[in-house]
Amino acid sequence: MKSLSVAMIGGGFMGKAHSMAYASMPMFFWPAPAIPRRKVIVDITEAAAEDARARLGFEEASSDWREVINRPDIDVVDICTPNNLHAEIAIQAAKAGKHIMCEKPLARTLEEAEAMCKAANEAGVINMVAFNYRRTPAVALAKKFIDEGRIGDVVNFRGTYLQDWSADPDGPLSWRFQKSIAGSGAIGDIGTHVVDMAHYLVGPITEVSSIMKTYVQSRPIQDSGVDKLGASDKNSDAPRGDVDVDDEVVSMLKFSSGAIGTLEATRNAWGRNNYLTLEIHGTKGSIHFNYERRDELQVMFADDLPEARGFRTVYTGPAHPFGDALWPIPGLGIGYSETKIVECYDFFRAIEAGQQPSPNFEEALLTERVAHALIKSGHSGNWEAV
Ligand code: NAI
Ligand code: SOE
Repeated sequence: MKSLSVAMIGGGFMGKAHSMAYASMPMFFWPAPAIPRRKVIVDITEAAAEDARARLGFEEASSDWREVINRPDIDVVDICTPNNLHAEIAIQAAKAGKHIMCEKPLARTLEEAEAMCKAANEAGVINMVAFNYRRTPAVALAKKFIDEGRIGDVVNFRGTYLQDWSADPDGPLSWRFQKSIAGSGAIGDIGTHVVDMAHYLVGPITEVSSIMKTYVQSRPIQDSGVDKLGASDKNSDAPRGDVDVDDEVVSMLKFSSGAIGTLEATRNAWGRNNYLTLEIHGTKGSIHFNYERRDELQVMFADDLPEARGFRTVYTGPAHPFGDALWPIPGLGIGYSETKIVECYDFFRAIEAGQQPSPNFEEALLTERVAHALIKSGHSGNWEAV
């Protein structure tokens, strides 16, 4: 069977998740579209790269991504670095003719995102952005119900992404709080996941009206090393650095279909861990999803008998999208890592078919346009067009 050699840039949290997906994908999806070969891992120093190589099962380690992506024996470049490097690496990878998997958000700014699309389109390489939550079987099932018209025309979308890892003001100054690295705060980091789901399930967002807040203005500077999220590693005596991104956004939305909706994203909601929820109301029913109960899709069909009307819980299993590859019976449970396995399968399938997967750079650019409008509206206080 054909194999495709991967150069992964960045061996942190996402480097781990993607490596696990490359190793496992053919075990779940067989015959695999192609076998991922973990060829080279790149990190910031030789020592960090070698450590990642040993942990993540790559053949070689390097600290020079520019040299690696130009190697003729590399087919795929996988960008798992902080956001400030996405554009530069993706553009160089496209010029080198490599297929590209890029972590979300696509870029720090609209200009970067546009340049990435242009480079990928000109090179004709397959490109994908790692919005993996839409590959949760229950979310893909929601999409199937909506596309089949089971809840009628969508009239309202409510999306929330609430976490609490940044609620403690003494939690360290992660790169996620620095505009020069992250681009934005909760909006780019987690709000874009909600926008991606909204686009996937309901269609394009055309206008937003948002309120944006930064609650914690400075944080202790962390020493170095892999990003330390959250309050667990706090060091309140360390010198503090400025936070120059948003902590929270709350927004109203208008969709091109005529549907309306809301979006909330915050990393400062004590008690909420990875509370990514969707509620979608249609003219013939409703759907509710909560990632913290990701094996379940709540559905309500208005044409149920009046005495049986109400939300029912569908437990995902082999009958549902991706399910037959994942489990023999329902209720065994999907994990975060398995959404990455499904993502890897769809990416490799796209490469072998020579067709762009979803979401690709062009689609993620639309998500970036919404993020940009959310920030603009947060500053102006006006409705802003996307
Ligand atoms: P991380 O901080 O854990 O890892 C980033 C890695 O990149 C580190 O090992 C760092 O040393 C390395 N790196 C930095 N500069 C480099 C350079 N010049 N050359 C080579 N390596 C370099 O960050 P994490 O959490 O893995 O995030 C990476 C990306 O993945 C971000 O864009 C983030 O938004 C995204 N992400 C996506 C998630 C999802 O659910 N799809 C979940 C978490 C992160
Ligand atoms: C931190 O907010 C984070 O790791 C995000 O960067 C991811 O995109 C999200 O899926 C989980 O939380």
